[in-house]
Amino acid sequence: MKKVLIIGAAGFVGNHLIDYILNSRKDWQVTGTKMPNEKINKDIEVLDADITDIEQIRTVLKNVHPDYIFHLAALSSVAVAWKNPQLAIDINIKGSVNLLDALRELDYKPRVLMIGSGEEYGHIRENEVPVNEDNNTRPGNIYAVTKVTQNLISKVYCDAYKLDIMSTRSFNHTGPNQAPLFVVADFCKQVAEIEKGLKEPVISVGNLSAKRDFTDVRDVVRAYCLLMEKGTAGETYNVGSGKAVEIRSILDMILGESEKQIEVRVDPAKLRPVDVPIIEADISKLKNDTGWTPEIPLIQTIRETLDVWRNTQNA
Ligand code: A2R
Repeated sequence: MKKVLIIGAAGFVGNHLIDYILNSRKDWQVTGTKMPNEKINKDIEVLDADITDIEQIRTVLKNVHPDYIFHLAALSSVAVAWKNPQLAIDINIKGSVNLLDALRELDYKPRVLMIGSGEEYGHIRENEVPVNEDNNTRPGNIYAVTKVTQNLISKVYCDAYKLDIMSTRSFNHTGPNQAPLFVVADFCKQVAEIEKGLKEPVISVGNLSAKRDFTDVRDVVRAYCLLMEKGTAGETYNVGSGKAVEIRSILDMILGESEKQIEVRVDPAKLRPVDVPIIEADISKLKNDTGWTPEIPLIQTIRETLDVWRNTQNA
């Protein structure tokens, strides 16, 4: 039996990770942490922990004594990090260092997967696409800086204290139940609202020309579990689909799923201060080390996400 701790389990990815583990890993016993104001309605042990408080992390590690730790707790939105850089630094950097310090004090070495972001690469040059893990990082926003820092500090702790830590650089992931802070969920929610007559038939959008690498969240959590089983300590792994798609074509796919005539309108508030034109992952390292490949096509992800919004009250 492996004891598994998911830190930040109440979020979008955490919920899918719990479902995937419960369905696929009968010998993993899961504990999830959440913030006191959150809820987790799953058949697992749940503890409250704020990662900005190292004492709370120490207590959780002592009580759970995990073999595997997935560190998902984060301020996860690029847009929110622009608005609140201090909070992004507190949660994503200081919170991660709290975890690392608490790990260093243990008398054994659990396996840890630190979740980073494809945003870390930032301003990718044309000849660097698809981007691999050895590429320079040139972060273009606050969120990306926090995740680059998390990656660098994790590597230093891994080497200096011989900890068993891996990091991901996870590219855009989406799917059912994602918060509408993120583009696919935002568009699907708006279309569902228009279909229900709750909103005029106008969809408000940001920068449609950006190209991003989207993976279904259920493929992403499968990759995380395989990394836990097969990944190499000290390494960073891209987790993505390997194919960048223009946001405009995602919008077209979503609009194509609806019977309604919908006008597209650019909302200047949705244009970010600095946007990166293309982000696409080279996923050969993840494939080679774990055998993982993405399985769920984007159109299926979009249909299922749209259906969840259609069945949600007030949307
Ligand atoms: O912000 P909340 O209350 O929804 O809670 C989020 C939680 N969180 C924290 N947990 C412990 N201590 C904190 N100080 C703290 N601040 C926030 O982390 C939420 O439950 C979880 C993150 O979930 P989401 O925002 O839904 O992110 P998602 O999409 O699940 O992404 C998970 C990871 C992150 O490292 C992202 O940067 C990466 O995947 O893409």
